[in-house]
Amino acid sequence: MNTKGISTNKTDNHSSAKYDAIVIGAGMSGLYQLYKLRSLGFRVLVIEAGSGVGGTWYWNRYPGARFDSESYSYGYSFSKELLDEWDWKEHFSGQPEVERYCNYVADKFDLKKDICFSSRVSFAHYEKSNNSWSVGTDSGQEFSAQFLITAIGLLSTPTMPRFEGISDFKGSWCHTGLWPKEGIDYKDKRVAVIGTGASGVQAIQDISKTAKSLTVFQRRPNWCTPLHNGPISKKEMEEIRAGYPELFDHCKKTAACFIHTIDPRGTFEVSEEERLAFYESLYAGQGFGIWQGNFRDMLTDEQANKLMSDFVAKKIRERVEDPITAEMLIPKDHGFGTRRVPQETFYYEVYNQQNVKLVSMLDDPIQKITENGIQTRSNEFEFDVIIYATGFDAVTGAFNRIDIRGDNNVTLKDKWAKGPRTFIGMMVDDFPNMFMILGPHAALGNNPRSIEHNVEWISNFVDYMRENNLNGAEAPINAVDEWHELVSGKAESLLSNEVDSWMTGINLNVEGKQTRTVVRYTGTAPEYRARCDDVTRNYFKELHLF
Ligand code: N01
Repeated sequence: MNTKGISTNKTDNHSSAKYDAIVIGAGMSGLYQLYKLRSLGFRVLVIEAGSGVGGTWYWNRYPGARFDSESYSYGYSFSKELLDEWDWKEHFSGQPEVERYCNYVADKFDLKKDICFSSRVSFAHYEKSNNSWSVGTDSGQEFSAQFLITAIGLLSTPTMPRFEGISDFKGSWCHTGLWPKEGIDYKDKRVAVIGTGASGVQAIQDISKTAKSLTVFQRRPNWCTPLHNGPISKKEMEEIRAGYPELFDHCKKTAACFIHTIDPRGTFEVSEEERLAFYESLYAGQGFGIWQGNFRDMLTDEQANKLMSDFVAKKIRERVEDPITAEMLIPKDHGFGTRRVPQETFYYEVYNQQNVKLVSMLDDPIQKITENGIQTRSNEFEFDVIIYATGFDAVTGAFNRIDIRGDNNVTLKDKWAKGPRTFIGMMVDDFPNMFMILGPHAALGNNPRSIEHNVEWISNFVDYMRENNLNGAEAPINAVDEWHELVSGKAESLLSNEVDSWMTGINLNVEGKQTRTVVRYTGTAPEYRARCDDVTRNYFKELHLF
């Protein structure tokens, strides 16, 4: 084995500055990347801003935070031993269990010794003279490595609204994505939640149970559907375990790697009776089945989508007692499934409780945060706690807050000023030896499945470079242009492409994110993997190797 340019020193001392690879982030991506490269004999350092592992599942510890995908499809599949040992307790596990799982994995594979915790990467600069990356943290540490691998997540940079007076508020307040470890005491308190995306919906369900009063400030409503969670018995877990090989194999074949399969029928190919019975069965089913297992034209045909939207609107009207509140909760500006569908457990019934009030910010916008609460255009509210469930600077935000500079001092932020451009979501021209896990324009969906794919592709390539005595690799501009054109074309046929959300690059709280951009690859995961396999099969010749 040729090890040119790659250290074989195996001591694990974070003060030692030279590594083969630096991975940013110790969430599910970073943990597996560390495991994989280390098992190939590389010397790896992971730098993590939090004090523990888990990434999303470390930071998002707000009440009600949980998987929206079936737990057994959302863990790692790479280790049979791990699959044999770990029992999921719920069909959709909550944050505490998921964080325990991440720690279990890190401890089982002895990963923590190679993670530098409580250190946020502030810069990563490519040094052409030795084809390596120099990486610094906000506490002044500096490291270098031949390879830089970002495992920074696509929803990891929380954004606050630009309201006047946020810090004047004298009660407790926080963002769902930065929930403090010690928790926030909201029991018997007057609570406000701002935002009704997937995080807000989960938090509202839980907080409403014990708050003295809960006032929800909603700008645009979302289409929410029942999660149908439940415990997993020992016997069920044994059955799930026995079926793991088929389950993971199946996930590889579906469009977004979920266990749900798109129904091959078109909405108008069945009778009305059959269609309604199918909708009912989806509404009674678990998780994303209603979104990812619906008729094949539900997300592309306006008329088909309208029928589905009407069905869910009827459900909302049935579940919410006050007709005015029900109308406020029904989206009028986008169809079902064209934004990420929040999954709920008695969410709509929350609005039948005496202690819960819904304020539509479309009718009565927030004007400022005051010392005692929130002032809207026509009301003044007093609160003890304000919770901002206001989302993330998605996809590119985590990159933009690090000063990443490639060849000739080009910054990634400037390069992506008009939207991200990548090659297969994992590489960028002018950024040699840098790889991204779950980067822009990679296949997303059931993320752990996408993570395992990206990590394995990157690890295989890095290993190939070592075997072939290569110092560097870069995506050429023509490969990036080609991928960009393909990704843009794929998005055109989707109704979701015509709707504002983080999935179309919109975040009104962030400068420069006011116009829609294609930030996701929306082809199927099997097509994506086939393209990545082509690159490998052709010995990476489409890349610039040196
Ligand atoms: O964020 P969001 P999220 N004034 O952007 C409102 C994943 N996730 O954290 O729609 C007033 O969806 C905003 O209003 P509007 C999942 O992929 C996964 O909820 O822009 N309101 C919206 O209601 C999800 O899609 C799980 O009009 C403001 C909300 O805040 C993604 O994370 C669980 C505002 C933000 O919704 C993001 O979800 C939770 C302002 N200035 C999340 N700014 C799992 O299941 C924002 N809003 C694993």
